[in-house]
Amino acid sequence: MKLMHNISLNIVILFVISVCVFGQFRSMYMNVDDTLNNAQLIRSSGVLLSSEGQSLLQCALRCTTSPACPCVLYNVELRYCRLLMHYMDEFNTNRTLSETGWRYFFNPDACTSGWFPFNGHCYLYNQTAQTWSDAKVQCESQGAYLLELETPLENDWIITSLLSSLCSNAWDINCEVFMGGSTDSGVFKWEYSNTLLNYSNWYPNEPSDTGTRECIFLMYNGQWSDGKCVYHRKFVCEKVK
Ligand SMILES: [Ca+2]
Repeated sequence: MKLMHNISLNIVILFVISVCVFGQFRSMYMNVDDTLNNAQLIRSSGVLLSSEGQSLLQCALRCTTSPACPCVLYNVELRYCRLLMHYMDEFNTNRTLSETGWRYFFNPDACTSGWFPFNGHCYLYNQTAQTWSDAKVQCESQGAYLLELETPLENDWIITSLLSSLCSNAWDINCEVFMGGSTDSGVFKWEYSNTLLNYSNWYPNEPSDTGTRECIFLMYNGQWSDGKCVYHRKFVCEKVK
């Protein structure tokens, strides 16, 4: 079995070397972290996909070709593959499980700990409600900006993956987040990009309070509404990877 482990690990190393030959694919390689042998996520909601009968190479490829996967747990005995949404760290990891055979592989070029990757960007869900202006400053202090949703895919991922895994009170106003869009005159624009909204997903009859200073909220169902910027909401920061 030990020999099998080494063969499997060598396959991943070969995979690393082969993708490094092509510079543009450099971000596809994965490293192994043996300090997390047999560790598991405390919350299974961080698992993007689980599948059986996978080789380690198949598992690594599934992750590196997914827009939202920075790391995997792979069981070399059971050939079981789990794609994760975020890195394992001291807050989400259980190291006392008795299961054996699990190895942890991560893409060092994905997002830093606590940030979730999607399509070349990194996202952080801030669960302390603040005013829009304070939220904006806090994102900027981390080299990021308040969430700007530019495509249906990004909108869908935020709801089905990021918020659904971190905020379980569906439809609760506590799960609403500020985005980086606002208006002073009724015409909304993205603050960071300084552009008009070329994609929007307003709730019926929204925006409803145009003509004054308003900011955009992302509701738990994925649709948008507008409201006072001085309200306190949780928020999502976004940055380029
Ligand atoms: Ca965006």
